[in-house]
Order: sequence, then structure tokens, then C-alpha cells
Amino acid sequence: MISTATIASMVNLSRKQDGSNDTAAFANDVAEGLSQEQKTLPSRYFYDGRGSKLFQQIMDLPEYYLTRAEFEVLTDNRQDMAAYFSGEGFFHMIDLGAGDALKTKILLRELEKQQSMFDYVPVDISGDAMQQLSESLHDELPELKVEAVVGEYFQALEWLQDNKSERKVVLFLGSNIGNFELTDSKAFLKSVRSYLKSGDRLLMGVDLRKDPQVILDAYNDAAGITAEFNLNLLHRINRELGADFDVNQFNHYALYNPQEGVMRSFLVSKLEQQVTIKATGQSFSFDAWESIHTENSHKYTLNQIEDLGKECGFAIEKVFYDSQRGFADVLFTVS
Ligand code: AVI
Repeated sequence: MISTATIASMVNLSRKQDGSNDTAAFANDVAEGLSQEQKTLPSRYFYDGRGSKLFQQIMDLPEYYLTRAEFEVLTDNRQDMAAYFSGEGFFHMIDLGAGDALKTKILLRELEKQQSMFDYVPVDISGDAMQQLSESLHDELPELKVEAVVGEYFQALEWLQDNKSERKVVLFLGSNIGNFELTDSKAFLKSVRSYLKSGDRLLMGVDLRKDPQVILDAYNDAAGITAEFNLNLLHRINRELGADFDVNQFNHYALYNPQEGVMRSFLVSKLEQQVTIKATGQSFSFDAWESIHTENSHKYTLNQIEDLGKECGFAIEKVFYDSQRGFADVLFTVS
């Protein structure tokens, strides 16, 4: 194994390193969510080690069209995209939530092929993921300058503001915007915009409205992987917060509302039961068939995306679709 120092620089902005208490924040969020009338748990806690592995499996499922569709968009349009990015000289390519960057690598290879002048700044909350990505890029694209950032999106953008004055191309792929509430997606995009200036760009992956059955199947797969992914949240609370959820007594339930364009996921208690969480010293009661709301995945029309961008200071430069027109990577300039 190669040490990171020799292959790429890695900046760690994560709160973990200064000893601050991530478990306490998790415990607070869980207690707050379960105290509400409609119980809720934040979907960002899906991604512990097991949850991330389950999400990798989801992306390979026949029903989960999103990842394949975006692969197709990036593969079919890579030359065009690279030309938009590199037309005006050197830039930093900032990949928010990079993970294993399998999709971004399509663009990285093309940019290298076109001899574009850029460096790559993957950002992810997982230090392990950034270490592995730095190593794999060193093997696959040894010429590429990589500066991985471990931290939250906004910590990373703040850091970029202080450290990188050159042109920026921000990637926010994979329909991650869809997991935000509308107010949060506006706040997020406005914040990204505040770190950009004229000539900078944002490429954002969005899942578009389509046959409701296709969407429903994607979040309720026959193999039950999405159910495991959703239920893993309870396993994580048991493990990390000393809770006693009987996970077998909860069902995964996914529901798509075509009027709102929102896929909602729930965990439903099969019976009346009580759960105790040691970390907070609290107990929570569940009625039979009471639900915990765990995730929203928004599906958009292009008009909605255009309006959302406009409100946040972005103008659409180009929309890249997959062949089914069910998924788009939207290229924005700052307006
Ligand atoms: C990460 N995110 C875009 C996925 C989605 O489609 O909302 C998470 C996911 N949840 C269930 N399946 C996949």
C-alpha cells in the first residue's frame, strides 16, 4: 500500500479529528426525530460501513435505474462536457460526495485525454473512501493532481474559498439533491453559489419524473436490498447508541406520490412495542403499524430544476439526458 503523502494530498476537515462528539450529535438527532408526532430519522445516517456497502449493492440492482442512467449520460456526453469545463483554462474540479468516484472517473479520463489543465478535489465525509479513491486514482491516472478533502460539503467549500482562487467546476452527481427538502436544497445551492464567481460551473445529477411504477420498484426491489438498507438504520442505532430495536419487528415501506414527485421511505412497526436508547436514557413507544419516516427522494421536472437554479443564482447552460430521458446531468453557470 502506498502512503497518501506520496500520491495525493489529503485535507481532513472532519469534526472527528478534534475529539468533538459525533455520537452525541447522532444520539440527539435520533432522540429528536423519535420524539416527534410523526417519528422521523435523518437519512444521512444510512451511510455507516454496512449502509455504504448496501448502497453499493443498490446501485447494481436491476430496478435501481438511477446509477446506470447517469453512467450513460456521462459516457455519452463526456467529450462535450469536458469541452464546456476546460474552454477557459485551468480549473479545480470539486466533486461533492465523491465516494468511489466511479462515475466521475469517466470525466477524469476524458479530461486527461483532452489534456485539460485542472486538478481534482474530491470531497467526502468518509476518510476511508478518500484514501481509497486517492490510491485508485494514483494507479489509474498517475498524472492527475488530486487533493482529497475529508469533511462536510460546506466545510470543504469554505476551505476552497480560502485556498483556491482559480476557476471552479463543482460536481454534485447521483441525484443527491433529491434527498434534500426543498428549503434545504435551496439553502444548499445558494451556499454553493456564494462560493462561485463568473465563469464557474455546477454539474448536478437529477432524477426526472417518470412512470410512478418504475420509481416505486427502484425503492422496493425484489431482492430486498433497499429494505435492508433502510432497516440498517435501526441496527446502527442499536450498535452505536446502545438501543434495543427488535429490527425483525419493523418493515420497510416505500411510497411514491406522483403529484409531489416524492418517493418516501418508512420503517413500520409491526406491533405495539417500546424501545430504549441507552445513550440518551430515553424510551420510545410505538403503536402497531406506526411509522418512522426515514427518507425522501425527490423527482423533478426540468422546469422545476430551472426555477430552482434561477432562485439560487444559476442559469442552465446545457442539459444532458440519458436515452430514456429519465435522468439528467444539468450544467449550470452562475447568473
Ligand atoms: C443517495 N440517494 C440519491 C439515493 C436515492 O435514490 O435517493 C439513496 C437511496 N435510497 C434508497 N435507495 C437509494
